[in-house]
Amino acid sequence: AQDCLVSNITVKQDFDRMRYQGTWYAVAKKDPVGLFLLDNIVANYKVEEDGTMTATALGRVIILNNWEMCANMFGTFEDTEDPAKFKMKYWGAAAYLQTGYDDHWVIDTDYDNYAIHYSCRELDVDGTCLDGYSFIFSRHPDGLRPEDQRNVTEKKQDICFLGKYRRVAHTGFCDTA
Ligand code: DAO
Repeated sequence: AQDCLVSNITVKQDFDRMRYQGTWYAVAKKDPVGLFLLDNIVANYKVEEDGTMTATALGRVIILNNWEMCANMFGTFEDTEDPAKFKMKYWGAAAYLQTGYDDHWVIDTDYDNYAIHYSCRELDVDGTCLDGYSFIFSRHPDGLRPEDQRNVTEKKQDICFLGKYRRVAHTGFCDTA
């Protein structure tokens, strides 16, 4: 969407939640206001027996200003009329972790290598996104394949977050959690 209207953002056509299952490594992130997950972010999506999509995620966080820990997060997804657009209810394994109810859109994915996630938390009066976040996911812990980078950059531009991402490091911080 060149006009950056959230209502004009296109998502993955015929999104297949079965193929989306499994492990995704965040390789880049556009942070929301009051960011939470810092790095070492790994998400694991699953489709339950009743068809509901769920996810768990690990990531390094800093709580109470200076306590560093690995957050163990859970999410359940509510379907909408668009198969690639969900509402995500999320919470942490511990009560002091963040909870919330966010949009969770899959902008694009090839299921086997890359995925672009998008969530706008707050719309501006003009219909653009005032506060949102996005994960660039890879199936590969070491990053995106070179052949996927151009498409991912294009999609970052489509969602008007180009230039707002930072790399997400994987240092092994959450590997034993
Ligand atoms: O890190 O600043 C932030 C916002 C992200 C909060 C969402 C965490 C919970 C995720 C559950 C699984 C799906 C990615």
